[in-house]
Amino acid sequence: NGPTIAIAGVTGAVGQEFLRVITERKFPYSNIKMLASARSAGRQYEFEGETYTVEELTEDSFKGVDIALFSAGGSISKKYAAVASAAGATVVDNSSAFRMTEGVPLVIPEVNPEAMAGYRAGGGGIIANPNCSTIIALVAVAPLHRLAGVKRMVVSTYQAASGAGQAAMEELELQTREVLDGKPVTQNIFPFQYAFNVFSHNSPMTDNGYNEEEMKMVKETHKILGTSDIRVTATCIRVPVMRAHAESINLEFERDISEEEALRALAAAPGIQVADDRAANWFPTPLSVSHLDDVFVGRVRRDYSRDDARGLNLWVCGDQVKKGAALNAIQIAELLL
Ligand code: A2P
Ligand code: 11C
Repeated sequence: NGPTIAIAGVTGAVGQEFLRVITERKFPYSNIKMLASARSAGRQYEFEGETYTVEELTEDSFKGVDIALFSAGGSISKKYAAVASAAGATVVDNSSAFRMTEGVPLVIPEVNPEAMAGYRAGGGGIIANPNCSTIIALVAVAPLHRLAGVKRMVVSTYQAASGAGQAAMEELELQTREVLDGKPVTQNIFPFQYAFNVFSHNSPMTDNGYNEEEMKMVKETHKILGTSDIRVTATCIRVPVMRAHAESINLEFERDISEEEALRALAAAPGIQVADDRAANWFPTPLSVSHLDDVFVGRVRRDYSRDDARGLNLWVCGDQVKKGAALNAIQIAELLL
């Protein structure tokens, strides 16, 4: 017994991860409606002993649905999230469509669960899941912010293929094979060769020279931490990694903070594992954190470009498909129950 769930975009990378996370966390449900485009209608999935048939997402898809998990892109969310909410479903939206909309909670359960107080399964409304790079950064930064007050954050990302969807993961695999076979590479998704390369994030450029992914990190950080006083600047880069993002983060604090204090706060915070073995030169990697729930933090060290003790550097890795998307959304859904 539990809510009726709809998954919009069930055939995608995040849609499929929703199913795995539901099983892993024993999320209760009484029924799951699997929704995707007309191209996928009729496709069948075996899930926890039942056979489900994918239906085309339409305006009529949400009758009787208590929780609607959306991961079919921003334009689909814009078209159907309000319809789902009006039908009584509480929407957890993975896209960027509503993140900055006033009144829409933007939630990382470990950081700001209070933002969604009053929302419940079957009560309607939309809750936004932040951008994966923002989630992975803030799970690590929030406990340090609580400790010493972050004044400024400089973040550089190393982002995996999965953030651009299933087709991007396939492009990385195919191009890698093609390069090794000495063949010309097939380019469908990205404007640059992806295999054996690194390039600026593919999101559209904005007027100020930052791309949309970088500006999302700025604006979402302000909304989630509840202050626009924190100065944030980001450089977002795509690297040929399958499904976990890495981020180098430099933080400036209001107050002094030692490495030991920071490590203690990180170790005590939910959703984080500290992996910081200097003696062995062993730190988190995208591969070592893939398929895991927690955000991993290492290389916690004083910023020696400063004369005071108010700067720290961190290296953070987290599974983009899980904590960056499906897991964070299911944790939000858990709070709805
Ligand atoms: P489909 O497989 O039928 O195209 P990803 O982010 O991994 O690329 O996945 C995108 C998801 O969004 C897929 O499940 C995809 O379904 C779904 N999707 C794309 N366009 C639509 C649409 N017009 N209506 C419903 N779902 C859509
Ligand atoms: C990436 N975070 O890794 C991006 C894509 O705002 O949800 C997801 C864009 C978003 O490419």
